[in-house]
Amino acid sequence: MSTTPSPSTTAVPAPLSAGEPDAATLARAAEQTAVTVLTAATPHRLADVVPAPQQVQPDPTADWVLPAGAVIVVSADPAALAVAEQLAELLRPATGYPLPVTDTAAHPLRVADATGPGRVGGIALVLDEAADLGAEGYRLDVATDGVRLTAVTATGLFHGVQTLRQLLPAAIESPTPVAEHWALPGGTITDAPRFPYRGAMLDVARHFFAVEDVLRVIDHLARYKLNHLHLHLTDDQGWRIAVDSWPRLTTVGGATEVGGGPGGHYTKADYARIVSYAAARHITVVPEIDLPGHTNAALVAYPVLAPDKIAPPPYTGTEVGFSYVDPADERTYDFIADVLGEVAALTPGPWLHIGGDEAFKVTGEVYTGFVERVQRIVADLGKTVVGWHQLAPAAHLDGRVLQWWGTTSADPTTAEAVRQGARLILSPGNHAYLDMKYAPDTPIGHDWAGLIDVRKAYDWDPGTHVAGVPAEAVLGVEAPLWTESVTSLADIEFLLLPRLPAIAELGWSSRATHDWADFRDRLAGQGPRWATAGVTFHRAPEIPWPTTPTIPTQRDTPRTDTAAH
Ligand code: TNX
Repeated sequence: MSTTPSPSTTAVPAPLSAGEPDAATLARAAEQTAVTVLTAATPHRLADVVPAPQQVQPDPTADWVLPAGAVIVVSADPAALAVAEQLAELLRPATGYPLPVTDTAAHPLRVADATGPGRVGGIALVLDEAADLGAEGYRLDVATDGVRLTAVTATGLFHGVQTLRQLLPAAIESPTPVAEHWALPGGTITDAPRFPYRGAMLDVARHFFAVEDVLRVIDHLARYKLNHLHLHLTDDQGWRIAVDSWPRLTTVGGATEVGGGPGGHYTKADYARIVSYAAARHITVVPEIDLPGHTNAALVAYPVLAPDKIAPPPYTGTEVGFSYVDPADERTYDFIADVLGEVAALTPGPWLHIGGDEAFKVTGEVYTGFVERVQRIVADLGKTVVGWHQLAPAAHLDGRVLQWWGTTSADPTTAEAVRQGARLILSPGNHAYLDMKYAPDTPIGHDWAGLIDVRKAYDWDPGTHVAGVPAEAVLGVEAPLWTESVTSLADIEFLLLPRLPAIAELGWSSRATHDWADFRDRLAGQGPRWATAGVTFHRAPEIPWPTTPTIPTQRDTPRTDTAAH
């Protein structure tokens, strides 16, 4: 395999009077050649990407090494420019290279100058409205003289950047400069997602997590091309989002959590920070206000919402299904309209999730009547209603989305709702619930839906999983993380990784690429990246993690009193 050092460069090449390279240019070229000869690193295979790309055409004669003087040239578009800056920020810490970003309007350098024989040598990010790549797709061309990423949208470029990042050596995740041979495998990847909705859910109600923790979860989603973060903001144990018209929801309802800890809540500014951090990573936040059950924290704050108008005691246990807001009191609907109105105003995305699960004490027509009213409130706010699949028996409302968390593969009520036009997000409890334990001896998590090792998380097909729900009715997939037993960022990461990439691959990759042995090998390559980035993950025994010292075992378990393997 040949690795060709690129022509050495400066960010803005100076015209050379005598037609000869200057001394500094020669020195850099020599240094680059020395690195090439000394390390002779083999680049990754072009197909070593998670989630699996749609089409991969390797060209082993076209490997490329990122030169110290590389430039990033980008189409003159603010959103594309932001992606180029993000790429530079990803590459600068480990490489120590300056990697200046220049757009084609701000600088005479043309996009074509980043690639092509004798050009500057660098990475070009090109928006091309005519490209046949869809709203989120991209094409990545790695040639001996540079890299070109093409997409119709900045979102496509962003996904392409995640691929580019995975094709560089794992050391690219280092927060400090590393002497590495930044080789990329030559060839072309053409890629686009199977499903438009690919998400994860974080339950911030059972245990509260600081904004910084949520931002880090968003980073993990972005790596694997997930584009939705569902926040379970309210439950019996805590209310986590500020609502100005009902302030006690947070001051009283937010002050508890499972196990008796202090709880907490997001101010509107906190929530806005999460939303904009996610948006910058092309991720849409889906807020959930769980109704009519899972509402003990709201009832503690406002007993008027309770069926008996008496405040229940705060709840810090882990049972479900006992609480509900009074469906027979008009003030309940005023409350819901106020809350959903404020949350909708804070949320640029189209979705409002209204829960609807495990309302064991609101049944039959009372339940469906309640849901139908709340669905209309959401529609009147201009949002699309999402709810757990228990919403199915309520009347159809245009555009509504049900989230399947069942553990069977058939449910006539859900199939009928789909027949009437509902779309489905698939979160089967026995495959996608990331709060399930990996194995009997792994720490933290539940097992009510079974144990979920990496293969179990990977081996199902969202397009055929629920009887009577054709692939066309499937909006996508989501991996929920409930947090009754999860108390820290390390716990979150331990349960997320390495299973989140499995769910991400089911959402992104075409079925034709589905192959456990191949996935297992590609996933193994992520381990050194997480280790280098200081991310906790479970060293699942079924994955052939590389036996390099870059995976410190202390990162394996989130707690010191338990061992994962
Ligand atoms: C079921 S899934 C729940 C949650 C629990 C979870 C624990 C769903 C819609 N409801 O309230 O946290 O199980 O795994």
